[in-house]
Amino acid sequence: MDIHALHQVVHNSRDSRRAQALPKLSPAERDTLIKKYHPDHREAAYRPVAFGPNAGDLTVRELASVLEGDSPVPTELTLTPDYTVDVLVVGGGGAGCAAALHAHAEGAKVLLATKLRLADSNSVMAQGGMQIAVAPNDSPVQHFLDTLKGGHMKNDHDLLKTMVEEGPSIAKWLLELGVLFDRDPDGNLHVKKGGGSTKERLLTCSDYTGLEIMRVLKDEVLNQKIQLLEFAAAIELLSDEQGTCTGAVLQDLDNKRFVVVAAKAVILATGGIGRLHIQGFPTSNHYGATGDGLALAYRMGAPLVQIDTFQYHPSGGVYPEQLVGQLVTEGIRSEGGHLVNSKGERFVNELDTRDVVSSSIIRECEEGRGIRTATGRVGVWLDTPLLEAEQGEGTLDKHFPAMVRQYERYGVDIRKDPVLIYPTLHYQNGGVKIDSNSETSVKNLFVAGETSGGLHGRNRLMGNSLLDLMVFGKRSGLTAASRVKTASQGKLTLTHLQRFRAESKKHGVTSQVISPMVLPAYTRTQNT
Ligand code: MEZ
Repeated sequence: MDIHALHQVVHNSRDSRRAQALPKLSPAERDTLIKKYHPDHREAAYRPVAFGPNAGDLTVRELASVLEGDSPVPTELTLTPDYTVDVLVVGGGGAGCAAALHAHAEGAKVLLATKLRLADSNSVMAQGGMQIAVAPNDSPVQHFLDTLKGGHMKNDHDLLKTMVEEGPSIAKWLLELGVLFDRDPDGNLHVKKGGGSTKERLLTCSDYTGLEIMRVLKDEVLNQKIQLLEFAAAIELLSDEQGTCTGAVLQDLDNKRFVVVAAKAVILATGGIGRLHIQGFPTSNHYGATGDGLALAYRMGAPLVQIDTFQYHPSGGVYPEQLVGQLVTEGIRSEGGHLVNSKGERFVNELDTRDVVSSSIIRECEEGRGIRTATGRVGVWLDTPLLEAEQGEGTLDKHFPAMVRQYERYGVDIRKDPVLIYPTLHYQNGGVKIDSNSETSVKNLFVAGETSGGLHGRNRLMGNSLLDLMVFGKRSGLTAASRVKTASQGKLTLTHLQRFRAESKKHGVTSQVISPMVLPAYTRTQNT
């Protein structure tokens, strides 16, 4: 059936849905739902990691291969530095920019290397907002409790306490730099409620929040004249004989040459793993989200945490094909958008935590109450015209201009027609284990942002990622800069890589995978 004909069930059911009581799930029912339908619980998708700091831990097959993969760097590479700096920051997204700016402000000589262009990242694509407890009826303690509940009580308490307590100072810093957060008519910051939160706590810039923050941070990195290498991918770290991190090998993506950087401290801020397309899922992630930092840190001996849990954002695009997997912000549900199955019914509290909402959508689709497209994809409706009907014409243009344009480009008017959605791979809940200064178990190796793990537990709340980036970007930058004031540059060796290769051989790993992957597997090279 034509997609427009299928919309009718959404339009026709609006009145009955307004009167519908939503299912209220007990903790046990939520648990059963997640175990039955959430992709984290598909046993066949997992296997133990063969060797290294997380030997024996279960993770998805795609990530296990990347962690066990071999380096593109030959162990006999001559390690004469092309650059010598205090702090090397790897990654040009929110965490990388924040780390570089704070380290630079502390007086460190910083080099920021990024494999694409400055700001090409998941951060720039963040839509729905940034959680910070700034409202008078809110507090960092309440933010802590909401996040802990959303993360199934598995969050690292020290990291979480640090994040929520530093939130207000981050808001101040961003405002001073010039970020234009939305405001109420009285001039106060406008705050919205996200899924799993008890208070209005999301700071937004309509649905361009990440773009606006990165506009300002990118400008600031350029204004501060921080040394920048674009199209330079980190492909191996360097260590001295004691295993301390002493720099990195980059690869110039234009001419494939290796570039050796001697650094007293390295901060990895390389983002997530969406482009590994775990379990065949489409992703909302940026093109560069190939989990590079996880592989680099793992080879140095840094343990990872919670590598068995990933976030499948409830609303990824299903139709049109060009938008498959693209983010449809949770902000639409925060503003009252209903999720609707093929029978015209709501089936979940749209503002429940993401794992519950995604599991419910998957259940509807698996039990035959999904809507199938001509290309064989399946999803449920998100009733976007409801916002126009309830809050007045122009609501979507005012609050969601990015989404209106994104769909308009393909002939879909979300003011008039609902959009079809299904969970999309959005975030890695786990990552490299860090302390509250963002340092890993490897001396002078720091990790900030999505590459790190533990803060969000087994399910991240909406808007906590942007705050995570800023807080731990800042702390890694400040700690690294203060460390290098008294540290001397260590020897540049690949001892850790020799050890890693010997371990791999001992465990009979025969994988042909080269990691980090740098670009997705389907990237076209000049020869294809
Ligand atoms: O934090 C996020 O993942 C977020 C705000 C996403 C969104 O739905 O907009």
